[in-house]
Amino acid sequence: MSAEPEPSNIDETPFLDGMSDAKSRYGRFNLAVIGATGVGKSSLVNAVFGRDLAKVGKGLPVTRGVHYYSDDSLGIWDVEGFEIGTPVPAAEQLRGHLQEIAKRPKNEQISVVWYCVKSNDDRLAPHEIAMIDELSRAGLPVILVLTKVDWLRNPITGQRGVSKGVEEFVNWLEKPVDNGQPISINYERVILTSTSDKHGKGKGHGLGELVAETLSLSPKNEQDAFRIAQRLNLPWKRELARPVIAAATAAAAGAATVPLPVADAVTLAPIQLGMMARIAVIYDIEMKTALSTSSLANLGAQLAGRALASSLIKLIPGAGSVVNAGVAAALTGATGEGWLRLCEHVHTGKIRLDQMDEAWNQYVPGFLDVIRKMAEQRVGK
Ligand SMILES: Nc1nc2c(ncn2[C@@H]2O[C@H](COP(=O)(O)OP(=O)(O)O)[C@@H](O)[C@H]2O)c(=O)[nH]1
Ligand SMILES: [Mg+2]
Repeated sequence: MSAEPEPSNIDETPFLDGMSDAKSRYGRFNLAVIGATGVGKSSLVNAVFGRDLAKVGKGLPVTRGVHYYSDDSLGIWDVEGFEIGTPVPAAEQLRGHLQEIAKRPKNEQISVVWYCVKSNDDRLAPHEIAMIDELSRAGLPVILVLTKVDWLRNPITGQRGVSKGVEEFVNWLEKPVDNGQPISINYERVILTSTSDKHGKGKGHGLGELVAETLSLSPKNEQDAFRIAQRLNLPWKRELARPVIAAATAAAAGAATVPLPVADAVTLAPIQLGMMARIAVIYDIEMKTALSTSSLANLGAQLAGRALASSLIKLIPGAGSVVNAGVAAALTGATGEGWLRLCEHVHTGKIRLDQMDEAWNQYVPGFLDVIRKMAEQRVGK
């Protein structure tokens, strides 16, 4: 008789490989955030991406007024500090910045621009219109983000609205005129946002719309990176994770076409660890927990090891002394879903890092989960 599969028997390498593979496959989404100091650029980035890259990335400006902050899935070009009333017009300064950026590596190139303006301005100044033109000429889609919108609640209807001033600004943006003459401004969308109320409280407004528009303006091959980088839309992450579980489930079934002795169930571990690593990347778990890749791999191996333990498998009706394709698929599917739930709860802050050691146990699939999976497979056939 071989020994019970033990977490310590499980090689963590497939987890590590799966993570680096997923990171390079999903790539990086690069956003340029442009606007005067104080309009709320950093607050927006923090609200949408849940990280203060500025704190992490610090570093020297790439060129005057331009900083680049990045991690695996996200790059932010923070562009500010245009000097007005200097001999070089703002649009020309911006063109210079864009030229500097164009010299950088491919995975740092801008996909979408948030051009940020305070919502209590009443129109765009000519130099701002010229800057937006410059961006558009460079082929960049521009979202005009009106920041720090005050949302007022109508005391009678209870409906939320914006102030008259903001409304007039939006109307002007839709049909801009200058000296009575219609003019055109080359942006794709206007979005009204706030990251807090005027007391610095609340969750903000318009951010869901901002991420939806940003996604729709992103090139196809950067959309997954954007879905991973943002933290406001959880269903997007689930949509990315589900096919990963389905693929691993199919691979596990394939690996057990010739039924495996129960004690050899641990040979399914590499498939499961690869799956868990990809899901961890989708939920940005490394960043969320500040756990090292190797600690995460260890956690994954423990969870997979528990699910593959002979004592669990022997309880599964029909398993007998072997793991057949159906059992292998069900075990893998249930493990994937347990891990997905764990990742979601970490991502949303339901589980804190200091609770993870005790909490992960609750996500190991039990034999009921596996039975349920097997029933689903039968129904699905
Ligand atoms: N009332 C209100 N204040 C905001 C909002 N967003 C940012 N702020 C405040 O505006 C100031 C400048 O924000 P920051 O994000 O640093 O602007 P940046 O210089 O463009 O990066 C900070 O004190 C923020 O707390 C908002 O939506 N509403
Ligand atoms: Mg800032």
